[in-house]
Amino acid sequence: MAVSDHVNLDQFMAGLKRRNPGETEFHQAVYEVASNVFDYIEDKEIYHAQQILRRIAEPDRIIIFRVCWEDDNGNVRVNRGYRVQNNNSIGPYKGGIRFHPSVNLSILKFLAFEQTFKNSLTGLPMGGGKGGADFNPRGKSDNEVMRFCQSFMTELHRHVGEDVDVPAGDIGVGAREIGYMFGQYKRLENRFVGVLTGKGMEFGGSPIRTEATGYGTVYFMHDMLAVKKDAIDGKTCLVSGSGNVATYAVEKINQLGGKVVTLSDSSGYIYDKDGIDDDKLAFIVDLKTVRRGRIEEAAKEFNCEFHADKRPWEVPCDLAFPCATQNEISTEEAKLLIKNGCMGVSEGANMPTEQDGIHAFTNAKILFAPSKAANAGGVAVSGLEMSQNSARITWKEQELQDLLRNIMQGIHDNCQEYGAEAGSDYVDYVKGANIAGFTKVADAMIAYGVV
Ligand code: NDP
Ligand code: 2IT
Repeated sequence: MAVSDHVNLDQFMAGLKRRNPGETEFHQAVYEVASNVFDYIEDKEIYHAQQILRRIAEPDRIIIFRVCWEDDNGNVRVNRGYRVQNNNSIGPYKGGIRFHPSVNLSILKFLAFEQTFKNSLTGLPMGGGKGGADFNPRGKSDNEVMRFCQSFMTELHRHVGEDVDVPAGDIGVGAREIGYMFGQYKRLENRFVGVLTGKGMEFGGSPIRTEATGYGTVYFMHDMLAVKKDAIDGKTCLVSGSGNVATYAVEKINQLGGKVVTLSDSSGYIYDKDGIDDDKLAFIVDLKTVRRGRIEEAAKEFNCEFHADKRPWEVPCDLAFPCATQNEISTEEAKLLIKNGCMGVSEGANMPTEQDGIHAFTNAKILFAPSKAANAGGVAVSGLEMSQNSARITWKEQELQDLLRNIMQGIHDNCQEYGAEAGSDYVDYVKGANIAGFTKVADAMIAYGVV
């Protein structure tokens, strides 16, 4: 078949939308990859003939199940659980579990699709998956969360395993939830294996898994700036969110001499012009992970501004680190960031920038690290946790620090290789990440034939 006979990008997207009606986040994630990959494979017949992108955008399987549990008042509650096993061409399915009321199939399919490319970029043998439930942990007691996690795993355990599918944390799923789920898996299967990552250090967890995503996102910014012979030192930074990724991003920015002036949660953001130093950060970590309170309390404690129901992007800055959730930077906010002098964005959250917002960043040619590259440090250390579990050993913290640093540098360099613009020093990291992530998965799929 002549190359010109292949479907074009618009036809491809029309088909995807027809087969997946209403799943706007999934459409958005696929479009971002497809728009780069279509150009790249234009003259590579094998990828067309084998329908590679079409196959990656069709999950291997999706499991949907009822999760019943009893609240503290004895009421029966019903939630919906999911696991999207997107693609296992280069390793067992791997990706987090999200507990948030907004969870639906569109969000989990976008996350599992993204994860496939992200995991490929790490260079480790991991396929892509994602799961979760529309359960809202906010306001629930520890016992309620435990009963929910146990019920969730009572179904999920049939579908996962250390060589099959290895979930981890994401929004609403941290050390507490992983502990409850691991305990239930072990009880049901009577096997102590690395079926989840992000485990506690007492039961097979890896040093620096907790820190890895936030640290990695900042390393990626460091590496982009280094190409421009610049550094984070002295830069004013905006960080959104106040969970796992956000707080460890702040810790690393502080270590590298940057000044973080914002953090947020779903109720608004705090603006502290003096900077959120390590003491203030410790207060916020305790507030969010132990007391499970709202970010406004930190503004009272620090005597700084709180902006209810707003996002931090209106504050002038040098660098921005969106670390909360998808589509948290609108196109207008992206343009405002550029107008206010922002020179770099590194995405700690998954797909935090709206499609046209990404175009605004790339058109303005500011440094822009897309999530599948910038936040891959978390899953990379998860991959290293899997290796340690298989060997039944725990490596030293410094070894893992060095491995994370090297993996992030490797991802940066790989994106640079595929994303460098001919005739200029500009690097399109979006294109670089999409193509570098695609080729490894695609070539493995070709080796397997039509399966
Ligand atoms: P956490 O649950 O620890 O923290 C999430 C933070 O984001 C909270 O501050 C939360 O506020 C805020 N948030 C969540 N949903 C919304 C929303 N709809 N609107 C506004 N704010 C919101 O999650 P993580 O830090 O683990 O995850 C943050 C992002 O990073 C996600 O996009 C996740 O997919 C991504 N990620 C996480 C990795 C990890 O290793 N944990 C790895 C790679 C990416 P509130 O408390 O009010 O809900
Ligand atoms: O989005 C992500 O990369 C994660 N939530 C982490 C996945 C993992 O398996 O560590």
